[in-house]
Formats: sequence, structure tokens, C-alpha cells
Amino acid sequence: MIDFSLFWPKPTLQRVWVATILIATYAGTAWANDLKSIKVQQNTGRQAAPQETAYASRPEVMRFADDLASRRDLDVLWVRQAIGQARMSPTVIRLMQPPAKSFSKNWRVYRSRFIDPIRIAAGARFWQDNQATLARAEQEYGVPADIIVGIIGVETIYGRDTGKFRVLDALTTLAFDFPAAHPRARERSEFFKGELEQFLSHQSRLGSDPTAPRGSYAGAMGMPQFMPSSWVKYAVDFDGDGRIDLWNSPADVIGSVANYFKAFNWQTGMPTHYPVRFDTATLDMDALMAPDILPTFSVASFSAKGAVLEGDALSHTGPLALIELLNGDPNNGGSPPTYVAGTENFYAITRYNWSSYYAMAVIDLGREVAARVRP
Ligand SMILES: [Ca+2]
Repeated sequence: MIDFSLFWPKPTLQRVWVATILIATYAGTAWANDLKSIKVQQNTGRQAAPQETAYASRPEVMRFADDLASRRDLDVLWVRQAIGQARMSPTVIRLMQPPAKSFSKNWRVYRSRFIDPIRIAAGARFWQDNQATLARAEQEYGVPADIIVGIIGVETIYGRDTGKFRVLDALTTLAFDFPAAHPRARERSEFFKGELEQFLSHQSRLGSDPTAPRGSYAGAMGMPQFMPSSWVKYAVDFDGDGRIDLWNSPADVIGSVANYFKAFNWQTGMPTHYPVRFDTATLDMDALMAPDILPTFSVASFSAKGAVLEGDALSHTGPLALIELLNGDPNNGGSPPTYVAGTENFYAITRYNWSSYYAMAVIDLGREVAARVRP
């Protein structure tokens, strides 16, 4: 759910399914059942000493462990041992590098990576298998099934690819070895320290092995790729079995995604976007693009700046944003950009992953799957 630097789909999404199904199964079991395995180990007295890595000998890392333990009222030895087992991942660092400057964004190419027959078919199966739960989520949270189905499909192809990195390794690497060349390295490493803190607190409370959960290179977990802080804040037990399992319970995943959007101001019944065209005589593109994706303009002020709406859009009451999706460089083999008028609900989807390309892929995948299940 977090993709700070990569414009392209995560490389993990292209892995073969057999491998990802195994990873998903392993990861889910690990998150859920570790308390049991730890108890067994303690009872038999055969618990191996945690294997320490370079992080155990870095004073600033161990200071962080001590502070975290004190802030969260956790066992300081447990926290030190947990972070001390983290392994620095060069792959995670490489994947977090900013894209090459010469790179030209291309919505049509981006879209084709996510809106494909395999993902649509998987989405249709997921929808059919979980129809009643999706309807219940829509009723309770106001978030339509196609948006929830779009999110889970774009994130992990409905649980087929939940990530192969040890979450502990990914978060510790990004917290303490974030690529210094990144323009926002300091801010990002602070963010990942916060996520590492949430992750370790959660694992400690569950009595779980912190080295077990697997996720994305950024530490996002489960079918909806929740970061630890989102798991803590927004995950819900939607199948009522008394625990939250975002790896193996489609109901918990559906409820949690809907709850996330509700928390980010999803407006029941509001479309995500409208078509827009331009009146070249009055067009003020600089003014329309200035707020970027943040919905700012009323229908009247949008129209006054040359952005022309039609039909239902004319009676829209909330603020709008002009969303620009580049289709490569028009002077170098590309096409002119795609534009839509984004509503507050379009913006809500970008709170899941901060990209208008991502949001539009979620919307389009959801629509394609909806067309398949209710033609
Ligand atoms: Ca549950």
C-alpha cells in the first residue's frame, strides 16, 4: 500500500504464482500461530539463541530499541533481540531508489500492467466467492464492492503475491539504511522507524516471532498490503472469529479495506471522477493544475477556468481536482495526457497509495471485474 519511489508496478507482482501461494500460506500461518510455536520451544528448552546481525552492534540502532521499549512498555531484551536479528537487505535499498530522471510516465503502459485478463478473471472469482461479504462491507462502510475488489487485485492479485521479504528486515533496513541519495531520505527513514515500532509492538503483544511475517520490500503485509501502522489503526475482524487475519481471511481483508477508506473520508454514493474536456478560449491550465490531485475547485470555478463538465458532473456539490495522467512524451513517440475530474473519493484512493495512476488503475480494474460479474 505504500510505494514512495517506484512508478512502475512492484517487481514482486510479476513472480510466478506457485511461489507466491506458498509464501502467502507460510506468512499467514506464521503471523497467526507463532505464540504456539514459541511456547513449544520454551517448554522443550530447545529455543535457539537469536542469531545476531550487524544491527545488534550499531549503537544508534540499540538506542532506538531501548527508547522503543521504554515508550511502549515492552521487554527491552525482547526488542533488542528482535531488531538484532534483522538483516540488512540490499534489494530493499535498491528498490527504494528514485526512478531514473529520464523516465517518462505512461498511463496506458501502467494500466496494461494491472488491467489484464488474468487479474480480471481472478477478480471475478474473488467477487463471486465473497459476494455477501462485499455487500455487507458496502452497507456498513459505504464503500462499493468494485473499489474494494480493485484494491485487492492491484495490490496482490487477490492474495497470490503478498511479498517475500521478511517484514523485520525490510523495515529495519529502511529505518536505518535508507538510501542517502534519496531527496527525502531523512523523512522516509523516520517514517519507517515509526512503522518498525508499530510492527514490533504488535508482534510483542501477540507473542509472535518478529522474524516470521513476510511482506513487500516496504514492509506492507497481507492481501491488502497494509503497513503496520495501518494494520493497527484500520484492520478489523470482519468474519467475527476473534482475530484479524489479513493473509487468509478474505472477510477480514474486505472489511479492513472498507474501514480504511471510511477513515479517509470516503463519501457514500459519490463517483470517483468525471470526464472532462477543455474550452481552449478560457483555459487556465496553470491554475487548474496548481492544487495537483487535491480536490479544490467547485463545478463553477472549474468551468470558469476552462474545464468543461457535462451531465451528472454539473450537479456535483463537492470539490474537484484536475487529474493529469501522462501517456509518455508526446514529442517522443508518446500521446497527449489523459485528463479526468477527480472527486474526494478519487483522492481517498490516493491515500492508500499516493499516486493518481494507482488510483485510476484500482478504479478501472474494479470496473472491468464488475462488468464480468454483473454484465
Ligand atoms: Ca477474523
